[in-house]
Amino acid sequence: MYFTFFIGPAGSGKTTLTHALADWIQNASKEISVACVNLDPGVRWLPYDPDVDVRDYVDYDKIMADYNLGPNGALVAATDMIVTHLNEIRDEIRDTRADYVFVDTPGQIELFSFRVAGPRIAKGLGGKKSAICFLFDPVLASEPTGFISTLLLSSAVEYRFFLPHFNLLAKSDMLTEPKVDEIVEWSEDFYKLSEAIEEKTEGMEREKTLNMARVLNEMGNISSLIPVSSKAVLGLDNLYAELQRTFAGGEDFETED
Ligand SMILES: Nc1nc2c(ncn2[C@@H]2O[C@H](COP(=O)(O)OP(=O)(O)OP(=O)(O)O)[C@@H](O)[C@H]2O)c(=O)[nH]1
Ligand SMILES: [Mg+2]
Repeated sequence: MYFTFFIGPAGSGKTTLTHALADWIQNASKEISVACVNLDPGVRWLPYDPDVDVRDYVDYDKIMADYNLGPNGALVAATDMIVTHLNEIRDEIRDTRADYVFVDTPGQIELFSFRVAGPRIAKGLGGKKSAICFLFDPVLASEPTGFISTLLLSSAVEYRFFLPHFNLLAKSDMLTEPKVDEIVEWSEDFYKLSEAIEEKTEGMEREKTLNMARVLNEMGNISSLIPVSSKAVLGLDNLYAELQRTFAGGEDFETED
């Protein structure tokens, strides 16, 4: 049983991708089973029926009323409270006996990644048999400065979890093909990235962006971006192949705990 956590800024497409990739895998192979887990206590509507739903354990509206919290404070409390139900949630997930478990994380990235609870939940559920997929917003990533700031955020998440980490260019159908190729090239060729920064920025912004890009490059934080689109069903095969390579050396595998 291998866990993939979908993490990214609010609205970056985590929920849609969790469902789209699960669907794609199940259509591609009858032998592989996938369970979807909703870990967002505040979500009102989901485009899929999760196999395990944190809302069965943590009641966001009740927390808001009981503790007199506003919507954000209640979300923070609700996400932290997931930890107290970790064993039950893990047992429910184990009972699915799925090969892959796709975990849709809460909308606001800081709730899962920048509080104590997130890494504890990831460790408690999947341990080392886990990976992170970090979603880049396509519009923000289209400019070199937005690309670098998203990379910084992704790197901060990587340092919170220390798990195999994939950077995805989400909603790639919103960009032209040449633009997708250009952004992917920035992630693979540091010279091209530096060139784009020099071309699009000036003064202090250029200096700081170039310095930041150099640091990220030296730290090994610029990995090849995987373009995906849940809407147009693009790149899901590549993403699945990467997950397979990480978890099972490129082979499909027998079900195991
Ligand atoms: N064009 C396009 N739109 C998409 C894609 N994936 C998701 N969307 C849209 O983007 C919006 C946000 O998608 P969600 O999947 O809810 O994003 P999320 O990251 O789970 O959002 P929160 O949990 O609220 O932070 C919705 O309107 C989706 O229909 C995609 O591949 N292409
Ligand atoms: Mg969501």
